[in-house]
Amino acid sequence: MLDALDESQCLTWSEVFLFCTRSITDMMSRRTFMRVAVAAMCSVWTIAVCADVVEDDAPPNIILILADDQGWNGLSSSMSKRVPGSKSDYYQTPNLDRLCEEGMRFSQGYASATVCSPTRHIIQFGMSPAKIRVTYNNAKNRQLCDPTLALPNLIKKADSRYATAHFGKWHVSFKPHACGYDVSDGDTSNQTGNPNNQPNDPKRVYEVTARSIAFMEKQVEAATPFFLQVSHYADHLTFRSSPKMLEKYQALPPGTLHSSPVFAGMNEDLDRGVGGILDAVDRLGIKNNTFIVYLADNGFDEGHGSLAKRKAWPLSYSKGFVFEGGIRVPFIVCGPGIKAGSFSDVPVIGYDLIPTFLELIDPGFSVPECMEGGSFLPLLNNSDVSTLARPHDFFVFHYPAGRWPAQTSLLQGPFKIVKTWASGDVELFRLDDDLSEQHDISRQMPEKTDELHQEMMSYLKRVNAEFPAGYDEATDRIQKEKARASKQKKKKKRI
Ligand SMILES: [Ca+2]
Repeated sequence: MLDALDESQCLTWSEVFLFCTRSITDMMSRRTFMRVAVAAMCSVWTIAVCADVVEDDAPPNIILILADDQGWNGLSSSMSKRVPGSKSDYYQTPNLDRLCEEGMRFSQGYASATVCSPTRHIIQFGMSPAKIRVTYNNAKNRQLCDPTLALPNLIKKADSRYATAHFGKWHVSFKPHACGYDVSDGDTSNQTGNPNNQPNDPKRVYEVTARSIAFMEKQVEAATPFFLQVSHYADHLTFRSSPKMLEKYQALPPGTLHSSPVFAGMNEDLDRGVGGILDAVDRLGIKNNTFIVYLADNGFDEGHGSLAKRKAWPLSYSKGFVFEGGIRVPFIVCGPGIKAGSFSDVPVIGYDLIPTFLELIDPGFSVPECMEGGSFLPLLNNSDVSTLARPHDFFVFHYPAGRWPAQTSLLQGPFKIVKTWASGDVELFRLDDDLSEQHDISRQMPEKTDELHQEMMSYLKRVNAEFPAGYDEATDRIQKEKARASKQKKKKKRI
């Protein structure tokens, strides 16, 4: 059926849902299954035919779509008007292109962290990785994460009528229902996204989309406002594409930066999932009352090679690094009142989502004081603002331990410092002149470097952040003996 879907658009996503849940037939008789299927289809048809445009003053629906490991230039639309290389030279994403054409692109949209799990915690809890002490797969050390103040529970506090759902990858250290999700796929992680029994849907994109649409249909039928988070397993390892998409890209000439047919096919499978959601919003008649936010949880995951040959170029590095290639991601918002095809160069970040969503739902609702984001609703309303109201005028990306080098960066205005903890080196870049972070200007501007470094260290101490193992404050670097000892200990463990 999914192959047929590639040939024709006449099938509904509910049919895909029935396809994806075909294992149910193993548990019930074919006759019973067909009766359930027919009832479901009638219900969908009723919604499709009878749904009218919702009242303008009805509470808005919010759909958050989260991609995994999709870099800033992972779409066939540019993320910045001024940077031609901010789109792929090979991947095609027609549905995300549609979202871009209908909404606003944030050229400087940031995941809050360099890797999966911290970003996902931060979306739920609204604080930086340093502040919640979730910077890698180290959630056992977390602090300040109170599930009663997680995003869906706050939405319900702001307006108890809301239904909430999460489908797809979770990778957060609390259960979804504890955070306030009425419906979810449970405590899923990376591995859940690599099924071996779904050759046509190898990253579960279509399955996750079908469940999401079924949830939307149910809420529209019940006239219930909803918050829906759709978290795709694509484009995370293991890279897998549907056969149809793989065939398509194998026939296309490769780009200079992007050339893997499997990755491209997976990326377009993901795009088709987004298209399913967009189509459902249209079909259900809720477009004038529904905001769709799309972003990725961190930059591309990729192997080695010179920077200029990496997938993220003109951004430096990729997932795991605090350079732009690890943290700057596609960030698009579409909804009522947002100027079609618009761009904003004002920096926004994952922990801005909570204040933005709460302001959409109840402008008078007080965001908990511990949270660090600001509402970007003024930008969506096309207000001429250049900064958002946040507790700090900087972002800190903290990565003190894990698979990649321990580094932390602070971004303030056009200036960005990158501290490498092993050496204590602090580099300074000016992003408006040097997007690729190739020219360290710390020697030309030592005072600015010191000022930002002090600000960063002061922030880390203030929020009780974790420091890298072996960090010695007196020398301001990882103490070599301690670092070596720790490394040897780990090596022994592995053996
Ligand atoms: Ca990720």
